[in-house]
Amino acid sequence: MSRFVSSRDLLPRVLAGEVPAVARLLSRAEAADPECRETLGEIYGRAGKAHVVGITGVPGSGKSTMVAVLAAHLRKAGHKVGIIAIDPSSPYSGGAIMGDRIRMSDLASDEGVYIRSMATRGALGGMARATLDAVDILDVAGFDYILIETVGVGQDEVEIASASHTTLVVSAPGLGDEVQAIKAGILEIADVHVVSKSDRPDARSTVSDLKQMLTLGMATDAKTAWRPPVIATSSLKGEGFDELVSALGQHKAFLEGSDAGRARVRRIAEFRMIKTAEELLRRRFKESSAGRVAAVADRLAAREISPYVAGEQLLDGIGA
Ligand SMILES: Nc1nc2c(ncn2[C@@H]2O[C@H](COP(=O)(O)OP(=O)(O)O)[C@@H](O)[C@H]2O)c(=O)[nH]1
Ligand SMILES: [Mg+2]
Repeated sequence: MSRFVSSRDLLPRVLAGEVPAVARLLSRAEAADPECRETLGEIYGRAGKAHVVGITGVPGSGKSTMVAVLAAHLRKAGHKVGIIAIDPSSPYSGGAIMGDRIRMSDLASDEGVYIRSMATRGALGGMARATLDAVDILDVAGFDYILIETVGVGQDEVEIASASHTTLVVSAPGLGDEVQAIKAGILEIADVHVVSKSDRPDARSTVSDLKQMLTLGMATDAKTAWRPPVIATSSLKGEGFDELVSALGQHKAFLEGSDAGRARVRRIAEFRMIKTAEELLRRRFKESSAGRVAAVADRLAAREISPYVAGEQLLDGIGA
């Protein structure tokens, strides 16, 4: 590797969209390197232009494949696209998806696309702080759309809606007869519903089941100005993507300059703040308690104190 370049010195290159600089800063952010903290702060102040799209849905629903095809369509529409996969098993780096039918290498060799896989989750479960930093870095590097693909299980699925402007919820035929999003509790977070694998004959009933569920839900929530559309796509055949791109554009336009948009931006900021505070708290707790763990554990093991009291004792002196 080349000589060490400080994050401050990397910044102008990141702002110029230089991919190697972007990659280096992303790694430092992911490692929570204190050296880059100030630069990340500066980046945060400059970010806020990109449209962040969260993509969730159970494993196997076709998210990764869809993201690859969607990225290609967004590129054709002239956008630069950043992809963050919070899934170590995402096939983006593998070269091909769906038996070579979708060539990731086409995207990988395109300067207007940047793909990054990141560690699954933060120490507390759920969306990692580093993922949110990565969004800022890609934002200031000039990527217009940032697509975040979640793992498909756990806390990330709900949290993604607090980190993105537009949330896509992917449902697929053939993964059980219920709409999976309902079971996963993520039906409500969708700004856009996608039924993937529309080339399959059973996709039509997934679409109609989903629409029916949404109509039922609508009765209780009739005043919302945005009605999440249901879009059927086939990554295999490349169908439905013009509609999907246009739905993303419509939702973006809906948010721009509206109260709903301001509320969304504020929600993202609040989520960001709480995530950061949680991480700081955890770190302080670890530091302040490290020297006392053994002694308190001894007393707990001897049943001199209760677990609750032991916990309180460990918390004593944290970051006061
Ligand atoms: N028939 C069909 N299969 C698809 C389509 N998109 C994805 N798949 C298949 O669905 C499976 C899961 O895809 P993947 O993108 O990895 O899903 P993820 O786990 O949600 O990211 C793979 O076997 C894909 O080949 C599609 O448009 N049509
Ligand atoms: Mg995937």
